[in-house]
Amino acid sequence: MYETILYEVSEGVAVVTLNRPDKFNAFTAVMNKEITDALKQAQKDADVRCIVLTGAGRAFNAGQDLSDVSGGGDVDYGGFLRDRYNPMILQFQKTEKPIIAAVNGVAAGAGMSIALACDIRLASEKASFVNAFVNIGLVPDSGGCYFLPRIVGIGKALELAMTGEKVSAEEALRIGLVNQVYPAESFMEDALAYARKLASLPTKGIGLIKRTMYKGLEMGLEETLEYEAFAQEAAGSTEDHKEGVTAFMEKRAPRFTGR
Ligand code: T3D
Repeated sequence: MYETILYEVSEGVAVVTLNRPDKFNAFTAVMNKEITDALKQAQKDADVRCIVLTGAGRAFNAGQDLSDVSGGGDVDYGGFLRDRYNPMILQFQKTEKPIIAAVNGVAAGAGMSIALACDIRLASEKASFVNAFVNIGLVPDSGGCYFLPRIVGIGKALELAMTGEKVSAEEALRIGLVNQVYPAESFMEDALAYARKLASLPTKGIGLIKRTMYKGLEMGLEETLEYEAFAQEAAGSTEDHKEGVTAFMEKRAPRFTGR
């Protein structure tokens, strides 16, 4: 059904695999659209309670396929981003389900940005991150200037963006760029186990946590408190909330259904 990605749903988890391994899974216009579409599909599908984004082969994603752009003044970079990349990044935020980047190898340029746009980053010990834009005289895009300073702090973000230096998985963990690092041999199993765990939790509540937390980044305390009250009303009316309280009172493990 898709040309540049694979999309598979199993045990509550949708796995989106970027699938141009001979090109380090670099982005094409088709891939941008297909990722956006896959996220919309996962959002609509009640059986999907967590999404994993990963790469086929050795790399996670090497950013824009540079053989598609001539690299001169004749490329409409602004239009390029507005038409292709920006709607894709916005779709990560609009998707009210947890999205995990399972970073199996190098994530460079917009490939690093897309990992940053995910809610959680799990890295293979073979993964690395390169804010490659500066190496070709460009500015971090696809949300890189938004997410990177919020995740690692402005000082580190500026350093990574200005030097374009490669960050190892170990260093990424140290600076808070990734949440966990797993051995390369068991990486996808470990990442899927993490995803299945998230998929078994209160999906609607997690969607509201995601929305409220990201909104909180943009709002003052008073507005955030008000939004929390609004979100809590919604969370409080879910079946999973009732089940959580009932299970606690009955001293048993909860059985969340995502409703
Ligand atoms: O229009 C616009 O450009 C605006 C939008 C911009 C968004 C962006 O993402 S800009 C940033 C674009 N990405 C880059 O600049 C990264 C370029 N790649 C690299 O810096 C390195 O390849 C990596 C750090 C990703 C990996 O290095 P390494 O040493 O592990 O591998 P390699 O040998 O450099 O690359 C392996 C193969 O992948 C190689 O192909 P070959 O020679 O084996 O046939 C290489 O050409 C290919 N490849 C890697 N990155 C890209 C790519 N092919 C096309 N586009 C790429 N971005």
